[in-house]
Amino acid sequence: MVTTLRTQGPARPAETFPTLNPATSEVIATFGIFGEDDVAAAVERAHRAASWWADLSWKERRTRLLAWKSYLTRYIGRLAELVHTETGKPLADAELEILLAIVHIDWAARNARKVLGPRRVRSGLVAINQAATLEYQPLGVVGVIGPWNYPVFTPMGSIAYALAAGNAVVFKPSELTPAVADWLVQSFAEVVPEQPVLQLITGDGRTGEFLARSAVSKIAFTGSAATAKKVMAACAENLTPIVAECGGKDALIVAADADLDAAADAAAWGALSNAGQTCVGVERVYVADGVYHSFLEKLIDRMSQVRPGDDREADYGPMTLPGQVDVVERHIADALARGGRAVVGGLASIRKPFVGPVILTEVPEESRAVTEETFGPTVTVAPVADLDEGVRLANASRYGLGSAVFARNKKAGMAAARSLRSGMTAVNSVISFAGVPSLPFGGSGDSGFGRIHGADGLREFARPKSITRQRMKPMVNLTSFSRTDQDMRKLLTLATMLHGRRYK
Ligand code: TXE
Repeated sequence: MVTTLRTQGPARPAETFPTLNPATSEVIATFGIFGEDDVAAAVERAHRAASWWADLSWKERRTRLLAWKSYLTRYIGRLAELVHTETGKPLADAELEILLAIVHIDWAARNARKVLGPRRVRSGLVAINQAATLEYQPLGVVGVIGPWNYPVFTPMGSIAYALAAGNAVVFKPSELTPAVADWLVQSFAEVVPEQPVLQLITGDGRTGEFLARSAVSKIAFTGSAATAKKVMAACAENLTPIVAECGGKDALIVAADADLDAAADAAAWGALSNAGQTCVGVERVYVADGVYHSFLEKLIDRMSQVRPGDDREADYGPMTLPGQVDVVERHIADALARGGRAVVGGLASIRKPFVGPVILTEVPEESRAVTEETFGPTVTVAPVADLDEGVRLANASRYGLGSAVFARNKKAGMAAARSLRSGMTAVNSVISFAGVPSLPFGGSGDSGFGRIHGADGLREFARPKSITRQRMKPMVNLTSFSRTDQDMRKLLTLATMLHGRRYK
Protein backbone atom coordinates (compact mmCIF):
# COMPACT_ATOMS: atom_id res chain seq x y z
CA MET A 1 0.00 0.00 0.00
CA VAL A 2 1.43 3.38 -1.03
CA THR A 3 0.02 6.37 0.78
CA THR A 4 1.26 9.78 -0.28
CA LEU A 5 -0.25 12.99 0.91
CA ARG A 6 -0.08 15.33 -2.06
CA THR A 7 0.27 18.82 -0.73
CA GLN A 8 1.10 20.45 -4.04
CA GLY A 9 -1.26 23.40 -4.52
CA PRO A 10 -3.19 23.93 -1.30
CA ALA A 11 -0.38 24.28 1.22
CA ARG A 12 -2.42 22.82 4.06
CA PRO A 13 -5.46 21.13 2.59
CA ALA A 14 -8.40 21.38 4.97
CA GLU A 15 -9.68 18.07 3.67
CA THR A 16 -8.18 15.14 1.82
CA PHE A 17 -9.50 12.15 -0.07
CA PRO A 18 -7.99 8.80 -0.97
CA THR A 19 -7.79 7.29 -4.44
CA LEU A 20 -8.37 3.55 -4.53
CA ASN A 21 -7.57 0.58 -6.72
CA PRO A 22 -11.13 -0.36 -7.79
CA ALA A 23 -10.30 -4.06 -8.04
CA THR A 24 -8.86 -4.38 -4.53
CA SER A 25 -10.06 -1.20 -2.73
CA GLU A 26 -6.43 -0.60 -1.70
CA VAL A 27 -5.51 3.04 -1.13
CA ILE A 28 -3.09 4.24 -3.81
CA ALA A 29 -2.56 7.82 -2.61
CA THR A 30 -4.22 10.66 -0.75
CA PHE A 31 -4.84 14.06 -2.29
CA GLY A 32 -5.88 17.44 -0.93
CA ILE A 33 -9.28 18.92 -1.72
CA PHE A 34 -8.81 22.36 -3.28
CA GLY A 35 -11.11 24.96 -1.78
CA GLU A 36 -12.38 28.12 -3.43
CA ASP A 37 -9.30 30.24 -2.55
CA ASP A 38 -6.90 27.49 -3.64
CA VAL A 39 -8.66 27.27 -7.00
CA ALA A 40 -8.65 31.06 -7.44
CA ALA A 41 -4.91 31.15 -6.63
CA ALA A 42 -4.19 28.39 -9.18
CA VAL A 43 -6.18 30.23 -11.85
CA GLU A 44 -4.31 33.45 -11.08
CA ARG A 45 -0.97 31.66 -11.44
CA ALA A 46 -2.27 30.16 -14.66
CA HIS A 47 -3.05 33.60 -16.10
CA ARG A 48 0.57 34.66 -15.57
CA ALA A 49 1.79 31.39 -17.10
CA ALA A 50 -0.65 31.88 -20.00
CA SER A 51 0.95 35.23 -20.93
CA TRP A 52 4.37 33.62 -21.00
CA TRP A 53 3.15 30.61 -22.99
CA ALA A 54 1.20 32.76 -25.48
CA ASP A 55 4.28 34.95 -26.03
CA LEU A 56 6.34 31.95 -27.15
CA SER A 57 6.47 31.40 -30.90
CA TRP A 58 4.42 28.61 -32.52
CA LYS A 59 7.68 26.73 -32.99
CA GLU A 60 8.69 27.09 -29.34
CA ARG A 61 5.35 25.73 -28.14
CA ARG A 62 5.45 22.97 -30.71
CA THR A 63 8.95 21.89 -29.60
CA ARG A 64 7.84 21.74 -25.96
CA LEU A 65 4.66 19.80 -26.72
CA LEU A 66 6.58 17.32 -28.86
CA ALA A 67 9.09 16.94 -26.02
CA TRP A 68 6.17 16.10 -23.72
CA LYS A 69 4.85 13.59 -26.24
CA SER A 70 8.27 11.98 -26.41
CA TYR A 71 8.46 11.84 -22.58
CA LEU A 72 5.05 10.11 -22.39
CA THR A 73 6.13 7.64 -25.07
CA ARG A 74 9.36 6.80 -23.26
CA TYR A 75 7.65 6.37 -19.90
CA ILE A 76 4.47 4.75 -21.24
CA GLY A 77 5.08 1.65 -19.08
CA ARG A 78 5.05 3.62 -15.82
CA LEU A 79 2.00 5.67 -16.73
CA ALA A 80 0.12 2.59 -17.98
CA GLU A 81 0.83 0.82 -14.70
CA LEU A 82 -0.70 3.75 -12.82
CA VAL A 83 -3.75 3.87 -15.12
CA HIS A 84 -4.16 0.13 -14.60
CA THR A 85 -3.95 0.49 -10.83
CA GLU A 86 -6.26 3.47 -10.55
CA THR A 87 -8.98 2.46 -13.07
CA GLY A 88 -8.63 -1.34 -12.99
CA LYS A 89 -8.39 -1.62 -16.79
CA PRO A 90 -5.94 -4.16 -18.26
CA LEU A 91 -2.40 -2.91 -18.79
CA ALA A 92 -2.59 -3.29 -22.58
CA ASP A 93 -5.77 -1.18 -22.67
CA ALA A 94 -4.00 1.47 -20.61
CA GLU A 95 -1.10 1.45 -23.08
CA LEU A 96 -3.50 1.77 -26.01
CA GLU A 97 -5.23 4.69 -24.35
CA ILE A 98 -1.91 6.49 -23.78
CA LEU A 99 -0.78 5.81 -27.35
CA LEU A 100 -3.95 7.46 -28.66
CA ALA A 101 -3.33 10.46 -26.43
CA ILE A 102 0.24 10.68 -27.77
CA VAL A 103 -1.09 10.73 -31.35
CA HIS A 104 -3.34 13.66 -30.42
CA ILE A 105 -0.57 15.68 -28.73
CA ASP A 106 1.54 15.15 -31.83
CA TRP A 107 -1.24 16.31 -34.18
CA ALA A 108 -2.21 19.32 -32.09
CA ALA A 109 1.43 20.41 -31.77
CA ARG A 110 2.16 20.02 -35.48
CA ASN A 111 -1.06 21.60 -36.78
CA ALA A 112 -1.69 24.50 -34.40
CA ARG A 113 0.08 27.09 -36.51
CA LYS A 114 -1.52 25.95 -39.78
CA VAL A 115 -5.03 25.99 -38.30
CA LEU A 116 -4.78 29.01 -36.01
CA GLY A 117 -1.96 31.16 -37.37
CA PRO A 118 -2.52 34.42 -39.26
CA ARG A 119 -3.72 34.08 -42.85
CA ARG A 120 -4.83 36.50 -45.51
CA VAL A 121 -8.42 36.10 -46.64
CA ARG A 122 -10.17 37.67 -49.65
CA SER A 123 -11.63 41.05 -48.85
CA GLY A 124 -14.23 41.11 -51.66
CA LEU A 125 -15.01 43.78 -54.25
CA VAL A 126 -16.73 46.23 -51.91
CA ALA A 127 -13.70 46.25 -49.60
CA ILE A 128 -11.07 45.71 -52.29
CA ASN A 129 -8.85 48.41 -50.79
CA GLN A 130 -8.55 46.45 -47.53
CA ALA A 131 -6.09 43.67 -46.69
CA ALA A 132 -8.03 41.17 -44.56
CA THR A 133 -6.28 38.95 -42.02
CA LEU A 134 -7.77 36.20 -39.87
CA GLU A 135 -6.02 34.64 -36.92
CA TYR A 136 -7.03 32.64 -33.86
CA GLN A 137 -5.69 33.88 -30.56
CA PRO A 138 -5.51 31.95 -27.28
CA LEU A 139 -8.37 32.39 -24.81
CA GLY A 140 -6.10 32.59 -21.75
CA VAL A 141 -6.75 29.93 -19.12
CA VAL A 142 -8.78 26.82 -19.88
CA GLY A 143 -10.25 24.84 -16.99
CA VAL A 144 -10.43 21.14 -17.81
CA ILE A 145 -12.81 19.00 -15.72
CA GLY A 146 -12.03 15.40 -16.51
CA PRO A 147 -13.57 11.94 -16.16
CA TRP A 148 -12.14 8.68 -14.86
CA ASN A 149 -12.91 6.18 -17.63
CA TYR A 150 -10.01 7.24 -19.90
CA PRO A 151 -8.03 9.42 -17.50
CA VAL A 152 -5.25 10.10 -20.04
CA PHE A 153 -6.95 10.04 -23.43
CA THR A 154 -10.14 11.95 -22.63
CA PRO A 155 -8.79 15.01 -20.80
CA MET A 156 -5.88 15.10 -23.29
CA GLY A 157 -8.42 15.83 -26.04
CA SER A 158 -8.89 19.19 -24.31
CA ILE A 159 -5.48 19.67 -22.64
CA ALA A 160 -3.27 19.07 -25.71
CA TYR A 161 -5.44 21.16 -28.01
CA ALA A 162 -5.84 24.00 -25.48
CA LEU A 163 -2.07 24.09 -24.88
CA ALA A 164 -1.28 23.94 -28.59
CA ALA A 165 -3.63 26.88 -29.13
CA GLY A 166 -1.51 28.90 -26.67
CA ASN A 167 -3.56 28.61 -23.46
CA ALA A 168 -2.56 27.63 -19.94
CA VAL A 169 -4.62 24.83 -18.40
CA VAL A 170 -5.91 24.18 -14.89
CA PHE A 171 -6.86 20.51 -14.74
CA LYS A 172 -9.42 19.14 -12.26
CA PRO A 173 -9.41 15.38 -12.85
CA SER A 174 -12.09 13.03 -11.59
CA GLU A 175 -11.77 12.27 -7.88
CA LEU A 176 -11.34 8.63 -8.97
CA THR A 177 -8.15 9.24 -10.98
CA PRO A 178 -6.09 12.05 -9.42
CA ALA A 179 -2.85 10.02 -9.37
CA VAL A 180 -2.82 9.62 -13.16
CA ALA A 181 -3.54 13.33 -13.54
CA ASP A 182 -0.76 14.19 -11.07
CA TRP A 183 1.69 12.10 -13.11
CA LEU A 184 0.64 13.85 -16.32
CA VAL A 185 0.99 17.32 -14.83
CA GLN A 186 4.38 16.50 -13.30
CA SER A 187 5.60 15.07 -16.60
CA PHE A 188 4.64 18.31 -18.35
CA ALA A 189 6.52 20.29 -15.70
CA GLU A 190 9.61 18.17 -16.48
CA VAL A 191 9.66 19.44 -20.05
CA VAL A 192 8.24 22.93 -19.38
CA PRO A 193 9.74 23.88 -16.00
CA GLU A 194 9.64 27.67 -16.52
CA GLN A 195 5.99 28.39 -15.69
CA PRO A 196 2.99 26.39 -14.38
CA VAL A 197 1.38 26.19 -17.81
CA LEU A 198 -0.44 22.99 -16.84
CA GLN A 199 -1.59 22.83 -13.21
CA LEU A 200 -3.42 20.21 -11.21
CA ILE A 201 -6.23 20.93 -8.77
CA THR A 202 -7.76 17.96 -7.02
CA GLY A 203 -11.06 17.40 -5.28
CA ASP A 204 -14.64 16.39 -5.94
CA GLY A 205 -17.55 18.16 -7.60
CA ARG A 206 -17.18 21.17 -5.30
CA THR A 207 -13.65 21.84 -6.57
CA GLY A 208 -14.97 21.47 -10.13
CA GLU A 209 -17.67 24.00 -9.37
CA PHE A 210 -15.13 26.47 -7.93
CA LEU A 211 -13.19 26.12 -11.16
CA ALA A 212 -16.33 26.75 -13.25
CA ARG A 213 -17.03 29.92 -11.22
CA SER A 214 -13.40 31.11 -11.30
CA ALA A 215 -11.70 33.52 -13.69
CA VAL A 216 -11.07 30.86 -16.35
CA SER A 217 -11.67 31.79 -19.98
CA LYS A 218 -13.39 28.51 -20.87
CA ILE A 219 -14.36 25.20 -19.30
CA ALA A 220 -13.81 21.90 -21.10
CA PHE A 221 -16.01 19.38 -19.32
CA THR A 222 -16.27 15.62 -19.75
CA GLY A 223 -18.76 13.67 -17.67
CA SER A 224 -22.49 13.17 -17.34
CA ALA A 225 -25.16 15.37 -18.92
CA ALA A 226 -26.62 16.04 -15.45
CA THR A 227 -23.30 17.43 -14.19
CA ALA A 228 -22.74 19.34 -17.46
CA LYS A 229 -25.94 21.28 -16.69
CA LYS A 230 -24.61 22.21 -13.24
CA VAL A 231 -21.29 23.27 -14.74
CA MET A 232 -23.09 25.41 -17.33
CA ALA A 233 -25.17 27.03 -14.60
CA ALA A 234 -21.99 27.88 -12.67
CA CYS A 235 -20.33 29.17 -15.86
CA ALA A 236 -23.37 31.31 -16.64
CA GLU A 237 -22.41 33.67 -13.81
CA ASN A 238 -19.41 35.00 -15.75
CA LEU A 239 -20.67 34.07 -19.24
CA THR A 240 -17.80 31.58 -19.34
CA PRO A 241 -18.15 29.41 -22.45
CA ILE A 242 -18.03 25.64 -22.15
CA VAL A 243 -17.38 22.63 -24.34
CA ALA A 244 -19.28 19.60 -23.02
CA GLU A 245 -18.43 16.00 -23.81
CA CYS A 246 -21.11 13.96 -22.11
CA GLY A 247 -22.20 10.38 -22.39
CA GLY A 248 -23.75 8.40 -25.22
CA LYS A 249 -26.01 5.51 -26.13
CA ASP A 250 -24.21 4.49 -29.28
CA ALA A 251 -25.84 2.14 -31.75
CA LEU A 252 -24.20 -0.28 -34.16
CA ILE A 253 -26.27 -1.20 -37.22
CA VAL A 254 -25.70 -4.42 -39.14
CA ALA A 255 -26.90 -4.49 -42.78
CA ALA A 256 -28.06 -7.70 -44.47
CA ASP A 257 -24.88 -7.81 -46.60
CA ALA A 258 -22.48 -7.12 -43.70
CA ASP A 259 -19.45 -9.24 -42.84
CA LEU A 260 -21.11 -10.82 -39.81
CA ASP A 261 -17.91 -12.16 -38.24
CA ALA A 262 -16.32 -8.70 -38.35
CA ALA A 263 -19.52 -7.06 -37.10
CA ALA A 264 -19.88 -9.49 -34.16
CA ASP A 265 -16.21 -9.15 -33.25
CA ALA A 266 -16.41 -5.35 -33.29
CA ALA A 267 -19.75 -5.27 -31.43
CA ALA A 268 -18.31 -7.49 -28.68
CA TRP A 269 -15.24 -5.30 -28.26
CA GLY A 270 -17.22 -2.06 -28.55
CA ALA A 271 -19.63 -3.21 -25.85
CA LEU A 272 -17.24 -4.87 -23.42
CA SER A 273 -13.84 -3.21 -23.57
CA ASN A 274 -13.09 -1.08 -20.53
CA ALA A 275 -16.08 -2.85 -18.90
CA GLY A 276 -18.35 -0.84 -21.18
CA GLN A 277 -17.26 2.40 -19.48
CA THR A 278 -16.67 4.17 -22.77
CA CYS A 279 -18.67 7.20 -23.88
CA VAL A 280 -18.55 5.87 -27.47
CA GLY A 281 -19.00 2.24 -26.41
CA VAL A 282 -21.59 0.11 -28.26
CA GLU A 283 -24.76 -0.09 -26.13
CA ARG A 284 -27.39 -0.99 -28.77
CA VAL A 285 -27.18 -3.20 -31.85
CA TYR A 286 -29.80 -3.20 -34.63
CA VAL A 287 -29.50 -6.08 -37.09
CA ALA A 288 -31.23 -6.58 -40.46
CA ASP A 289 -33.90 -9.28 -40.07
CA GLY A 290 -32.43 -11.75 -42.53
CA VAL A 291 -29.11 -12.04 -40.68
CA TYR A 292 -30.34 -11.41 -37.13
CA HIS A 293 -30.05 -15.01 -35.90
CA SER A 294 -26.68 -15.73 -37.47
CA PHE A 295 -25.29 -12.45 -36.14
CA LEU A 296 -26.65 -13.10 -32.66
CA GLU A 297 -25.11 -16.57 -32.60
CA LYS A 298 -21.71 -15.13 -33.49
CA LEU A 299 -22.04 -12.36 -30.90
CA ILE A 300 -23.07 -14.85 -28.21
CA ASP A 301 -20.08 -17.00 -29.11
CA ARG A 302 -17.64 -14.08 -28.85
CA MET A 303 -19.08 -12.44 -25.75
CA SER A 304 -19.23 -15.75 -23.87
CA GLN A 305 -15.46 -16.07 -24.22
CA VAL A 306 -14.71 -12.68 -22.65
CA ARG A 307 -13.92 -12.48 -18.95
CA PRO A 308 -13.52 -9.63 -16.47
CA GLY A 309 -10.91 -9.75 -13.69
CA ASP A 310 -7.83 -8.10 -12.27
CA ASP A 311 -5.34 -10.74 -13.37
CA ARG A 312 -3.05 -10.20 -16.35
CA GLU A 313 -5.14 -12.45 -18.62
CA ALA A 314 -8.48 -10.73 -17.92
CA ASP A 315 -10.15 -9.10 -20.95
CA TYR A 316 -11.47 -6.18 -18.98
CA GLY A 317 -11.39 -4.92 -15.42
CA PRO A 318 -13.78 -3.97 -12.64
CA MET A 319 -16.32 -1.16 -12.75
CA THR A 320 -14.22 1.89 -11.87
CA LEU A 321 -17.10 3.93 -10.44
CA PRO A 322 -18.60 1.76 -7.67
CA GLY A 323 -22.10 3.28 -8.09
CA GLN A 324 -22.12 2.30 -11.77
CA VAL A 325 -22.72 -1.34 -10.83
CA ASP A 326 -26.15 -0.36 -9.46
CA VAL A 327 -27.01 1.48 -12.70
CA VAL A 328 -26.10 -1.61 -14.73
CA GLU A 329 -28.14 -3.81 -12.39
CA ARG A 330 -31.19 -1.51 -12.66
CA HIS A 331 -31.00 -1.51 -16.46
CA ILE A 332 -30.79 -5.31 -16.68
CA ALA A 333 -33.63 -5.77 -14.16
CA ASP A 334 -35.83 -3.25 -15.99
CA ALA A 335 -35.21 -4.94 -19.36
CA LEU A 336 -36.06 -8.38 -17.94
CA ALA A 337 -39.17 -7.07 -16.15
CA ARG A 338 -40.43 -5.66 -19.46
CA GLY A 339 -40.14 -9.04 -21.19
CA GLY A 340 -36.52 -8.88 -22.38
CA ARG A 341 -34.30 -11.98 -22.39
CA ALA A 342 -30.69 -12.29 -21.29
CA VAL A 343 -29.03 -14.60 -23.83
CA VAL A 344 -25.57 -14.14 -22.32
CA GLY A 345 -25.24 -13.47 -18.58
CA GLY A 346 -27.94 -11.61 -16.68
CA LEU A 347 -28.35 -10.34 -13.14
CA ALA A 348 -26.02 -13.10 -12.00
CA SER A 349 -23.22 -11.50 -14.04
CA ILE A 350 -22.95 -8.85 -11.35
CA ARG A 351 -20.20 -9.81 -8.91
CA LYS A 352 -19.06 -6.49 -7.47
CA PRO A 353 -16.80 -4.83 -8.47
CA PHE A 354 -16.92 -6.94 -11.63
CA VAL A 355 -19.75 -7.37 -14.13
CA GLY A 356 -19.62 -10.23 -16.64
CA PRO A 357 -20.78 -9.76 -20.26
CA VAL A 358 -24.54 -9.44 -20.78
CA ILE A 359 -26.52 -9.62 -24.04
CA LEU A 360 -30.18 -8.60 -23.83
CA THR A 361 -32.69 -9.32 -26.61
CA GLU A 362 -36.40 -8.63 -27.10
CA VAL A 363 -36.02 -5.53 -24.97
CA PRO A 364 -38.77 -2.93 -25.60
CA GLU A 365 -37.34 0.28 -27.04
CA GLU A 366 -38.67 2.33 -24.10
CA SER A 367 -36.65 0.29 -21.55
CA ARG A 368 -33.85 1.98 -19.63
CA ALA A 369 -31.34 -0.40 -21.21
CA VAL A 370 -32.23 1.20 -24.55
CA THR A 371 -32.86 4.82 -23.60
CA GLU A 372 -30.35 5.58 -20.81
CA GLU A 373 -26.57 5.36 -20.76
CA THR A 374 -25.70 2.05 -19.07
CA PHE A 375 -21.90 2.48 -19.08
CA GLY A 376 -21.42 -1.21 -18.39
CA PRO A 377 -20.53 -4.43 -20.25
CA THR A 378 -24.05 -4.97 -21.57
CA VAL A 379 -25.62 -4.62 -25.00
CA THR A 380 -29.15 -4.86 -26.40
CA VAL A 381 -29.65 -6.56 -29.77
CA ALA A 382 -32.82 -6.10 -31.85
CA PRO A 383 -33.90 -7.03 -35.39
CA VAL A 384 -34.83 -4.30 -37.89
CA ALA A 385 -36.29 -4.44 -41.41
CA ASP A 386 -33.32 -2.70 -43.02
CA LEU A 387 -30.64 -0.03 -42.60
CA ASP A 388 -33.28 2.73 -42.70
CA GLU A 389 -35.17 1.32 -39.74
CA GLY A 390 -31.87 0.81 -37.92
CA VAL A 391 -31.00 4.46 -38.48
CA ARG A 392 -34.46 5.58 -37.34
CA LEU A 393 -34.21 3.62 -34.06
CA ALA A 394 -30.60 4.65 -33.52
CA ASN A 395 -31.61 8.29 -33.94
CA ALA A 396 -34.56 7.98 -31.55
CA SER A 397 -32.28 8.77 -28.62
CA ARG A 398 -31.63 11.93 -26.66
CA TYR A 399 -27.93 11.16 -27.04
CA GLY A 400 -25.97 11.67 -30.25
CA LEU A 401 -22.30 10.88 -29.72
CA GLY A 402 -20.94 8.01 -31.85
CA SER A 403 -22.33 5.17 -33.94
CA ALA A 404 -21.26 2.37 -36.28
CA VAL A 405 -22.59 0.74 -39.44
CA PHE A 406 -21.55 -2.60 -40.88
CA ALA A 407 -22.38 -2.96 -44.59
CA ARG A 408 -20.47 -4.37 -47.58
CA ASN A 409 -22.20 -1.97 -49.96
CA LYS A 410 -20.09 1.17 -49.68
CA LYS A 411 -22.79 3.55 -50.90
CA ALA A 412 -25.42 2.17 -48.51
CA GLY A 413 -22.96 2.20 -45.60
CA MET A 414 -21.95 5.80 -46.23
CA ALA A 415 -25.59 6.90 -46.71
CA ALA A 416 -26.55 5.32 -43.38
CA ALA A 417 -23.51 6.94 -41.72
CA ARG A 418 -24.60 10.36 -43.01
CA SER A 419 -28.18 9.88 -41.76
CA LEU A 420 -27.09 8.91 -38.26
CA ARG A 421 -27.55 11.90 -35.96
CA SER A 422 -24.29 11.38 -34.12
CA GLY A 423 -21.09 13.40 -34.10
CA MET A 424 -19.01 10.48 -35.36
CA THR A 425 -19.78 7.24 -37.22
CA ALA A 426 -17.46 4.34 -37.99
CA VAL A 427 -18.28 2.22 -41.06
CA ASN A 428 -17.16 -1.43 -40.79
CA SER A 429 -15.30 -0.82 -37.51
CA VAL A 430 -16.01 0.67 -34.10
CA ILE A 431 -14.61 3.77 -32.38
CA SER A 432 -11.94 4.19 -35.09
CA PHE A 433 -12.70 7.93 -35.39
CA ALA A 434 -11.19 8.50 -31.91
CA GLY A 435 -7.77 7.52 -33.27
CA VAL A 436 -7.88 9.90 -36.25
CA PRO A 437 -6.57 13.15 -34.75
CA SER A 438 -7.73 15.31 -37.64
CA LEU A 439 -11.38 14.34 -37.02
CA PRO A 440 -13.39 16.43 -34.56
CA PHE A 441 -14.96 14.53 -31.67
CA GLY A 442 -18.18 15.51 -29.89
CA GLY A 443 -21.91 15.10 -29.89
CA SER A 444 -25.31 16.71 -29.77
CA GLY A 445 -28.33 16.54 -27.47
CA ASP A 446 -27.52 14.93 -24.11
CA SER A 447 -24.08 14.03 -25.48
CA GLY A 448 -23.08 17.69 -25.23
CA PHE A 449 -21.79 20.25 -27.68
CA GLY A 450 -18.58 21.70 -29.04
CA ARG A 451 -15.69 19.66 -30.34
CA ILE A 452 -12.31 18.40 -29.22
CA HIS A 453 -9.70 16.95 -31.65
CA GLY A 454 -8.85 18.12 -35.13
CA ALA A 455 -8.91 21.67 -36.45
CA ASP A 456 -12.29 22.29 -34.78
CA GLY A 457 -10.76 21.11 -31.51
CA LEU A 458 -7.97 23.66 -31.82
CA ARG A 459 -10.42 26.45 -32.72
CA GLU A 460 -12.56 25.49 -29.70
CA PHE A 461 -9.77 26.90 -27.53
CA ALA A 462 -9.11 30.05 -29.52
CA ARG A 463 -10.84 33.28 -30.31
CA PRO A 464 -11.05 34.37 -33.93
CA LYS A 465 -9.45 37.75 -34.54
CA SER A 466 -10.33 39.61 -37.72
CA ILE A 467 -8.16 42.49 -38.91
CA THR A 468 -8.60 44.76 -41.92
CA ARG A 469 -5.70 46.98 -42.96
CA GLN A 470 -6.43 49.70 -45.46
CA ARG A 471 -3.96 49.34 -48.33
CA MET A 472 -5.14 52.29 -50.41
CA LYS A 473 -7.81 54.93 -50.40
CA PRO A 474 -11.23 53.56 -51.43
CA MET A 475 -12.80 54.66 -54.72
CA VAL A 476 -15.89 55.53 -52.70
CA ASN A 477 -15.46 56.18 -48.99
CA LEU A 478 -18.52 54.53 -47.50
CA THR A 479 -17.62 55.12 -43.88
CA SER A 480 -17.44 58.89 -44.02
CA PHE A 481 -19.96 61.73 -43.70
CA SER A 482 -18.42 63.07 -46.92
CA ARG A 483 -20.17 60.22 -48.81
CA THR A 484 -22.46 61.66 -51.50
CA ASP A 485 -25.71 60.48 -53.07
CA GLN A 486 -23.77 59.89 -56.27
CA ASP A 487 -21.38 57.57 -54.36
CA MET A 488 -24.36 55.57 -53.10
CA ARG A 489 -25.80 55.32 -56.62
CA LYS A 490 -22.45 54.00 -57.91
CA LEU A 491 -22.42 51.46 -55.12
CA LEU A 492 -25.98 50.32 -55.79
CA THR A 493 -25.23 49.93 -59.50
CA LEU A 494 -22.22 47.78 -58.66
CA ALA A 495 -24.26 45.75 -56.14
CA THR A 496 -27.04 45.20 -58.72
CA MET A 497 -24.48 43.95 -61.23
CA LEU A 498 -22.88 41.63 -58.69
CA HIS A 499 -25.84 40.37 -56.70
CA GLY A 500 -29.08 41.37 -58.45
CA ARG A 501 -29.11 38.72 -61.17
CA ARG A 502 -32.18 36.46 -61.04
CA TYR A 503 -31.47 32.85 -60.06
CA LYS A 504 -33.71 30.20 -61.55
O1 TXE B 1 -19.69 11.91 -13.64
P1 TXE B 1 -19.76 13.43 -13.27
P2 TXE B 1 -19.39 10.62 -12.77
C1 TXE B 1 -21.28 9.30 -17.35
C2 TXE B 1 -21.51 7.84 -17.05
C3 TXE B 1 -21.40 7.77 -15.57
C4 TXE B 1 -21.98 9.09 -15.15
C5 TXE B 1 -21.54 9.54 -13.78
O2 TXE B 1 -22.81 7.46 -17.44
O3 TXE B 1 -22.16 6.77 -15.03
O4 TXE B 1 -21.54 9.99 -16.14
O5 TXE B 1 -20.11 9.54 -13.68
C6 TXE B 1 -16.83 16.77 -11.77
N1 TXE B 1 -19.31 21.18 -10.93
N2 TXE B 1 -19.91 9.57 -17.73
O6 TXE B 1 -20.05 10.66 -11.44
O7 TXE B 1 -20.48 13.69 -12.01
C7 TXE B 1 -16.36 15.48 -11.14
O8 TXE B 1 -15.59 15.76 -9.99
C8 TXE B 1 -18.15 20.94 -11.58
C9 TXE B 1 -19.66 9.70 -19.13
O9 TXE B 1 -17.92 10.41 -12.78
O10 TXE B 1 -20.27 14.10 -14.49
C10 TXE B 1 -15.59 14.85 -12.29
O11 TXE B 1 -14.29 15.43 -12.38
N3 TXE B 1 -17.62 19.72 -11.72
C11 TXE B 1 -18.36 10.37 -19.38
C12 TXE B 1 -16.40 15.26 -13.52
O12 TXE B 1 -17.16 16.38 -13.10
C13 TXE B 1 -18.28 18.69 -11.17
C14 TXE B 1 -17.24 9.95 -18.51
C15 TXE B 1 -17.34 14.18 -14.05
O13 TXE B 1 -18.22 13.82 -13.03
C16 TXE B 1 -19.50 18.86 -10.48
C17 TXE B 1 -17.64 9.86 -17.13
C18 TXE B 1 -20.01 20.18 -10.36
N4 TXE B 1 -21.17 20.45 -9.75
C19 TXE B 1 -18.93 9.64 -16.80
N5 TXE B 1 -19.93 17.66 -10.04
C20 TXE B 1 -17.91 10.37 -20.82
N6 TXE B 1 -18.35 11.36 -21.59
O14 TXE B 1 -17.12 9.54 -21.23
C21 TXE B 1 -19.02 16.75 -10.45
N7 TXE B 1 -18.01 17.36 -11.13
